[in-house]
Amino acid sequence: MPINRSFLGRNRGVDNHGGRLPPGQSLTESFPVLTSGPAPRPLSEAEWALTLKVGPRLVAQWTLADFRALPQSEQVVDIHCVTTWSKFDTRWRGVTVDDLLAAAGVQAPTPWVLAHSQDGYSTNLPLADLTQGRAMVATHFDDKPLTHEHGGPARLLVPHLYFWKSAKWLSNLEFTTEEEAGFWELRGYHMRGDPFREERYG
Ligand SMILES: Nc1nc2c(c(=O)[nH]1)N[C@H]1C(S)=C(S)[C@@H](COP(=O)(O)O)O[C@H]1N2
Ligand SMILES: [Mo]
Repeated sequence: MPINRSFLGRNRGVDNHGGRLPPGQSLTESFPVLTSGPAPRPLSEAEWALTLKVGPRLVAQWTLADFRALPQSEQVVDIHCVTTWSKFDTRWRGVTVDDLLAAAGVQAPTPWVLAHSQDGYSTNLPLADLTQGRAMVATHFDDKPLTHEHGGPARLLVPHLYFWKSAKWLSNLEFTTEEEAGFWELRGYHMRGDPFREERYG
């Protein structure tokens, strides 16, 4: 096997797949389930809603039927969990945050976003990490509806950041003028979480 300069990282001696595997990560074929507490009660279709708020102001709300009628996009991406597993070539379908903002008729209302979930989980992101096709609200994995344990019916997917940023059971995207820490960020995890820079802890 040829030795190349990309071996000189933290996972020295580990095949980093030509720089595709971030430092300190190992590949998995399975799809682990990680939730900070118990999974929330599955919502009925009538109960489910996704809201978009600028500060406390509600600017858009979708029922599941409305949400399913939005433009669909597909992404095949690598995902990286801070607990050190990575998974290559995961296939997702959903609505990009760009299309969601367009449907809501808002454009970059604030520079920061706090994603909220039905289980009380939250995570913060710069809006710039969610736009230009970099993130979606995913409803399908491998052409099948997202299972409940993986955050179905809809979760955030921000594959270029550690997977804790991909909030499952997404209920609300809150646009904030200041950067506000989410669940793991309040507990010492990094405010941004770029796996290639090993931004694990703040
Ligand atoms: N709502 C919610 N979203 C969440 C979490 C959570 O506990 N609650 N855990 C995060 C973490 S730490 C990871 S690694 C991924 C795990 O997603 P998975 O269970 O589909 O692998 O979900 C993220 N999103
Ligand atoms: Mo995680």
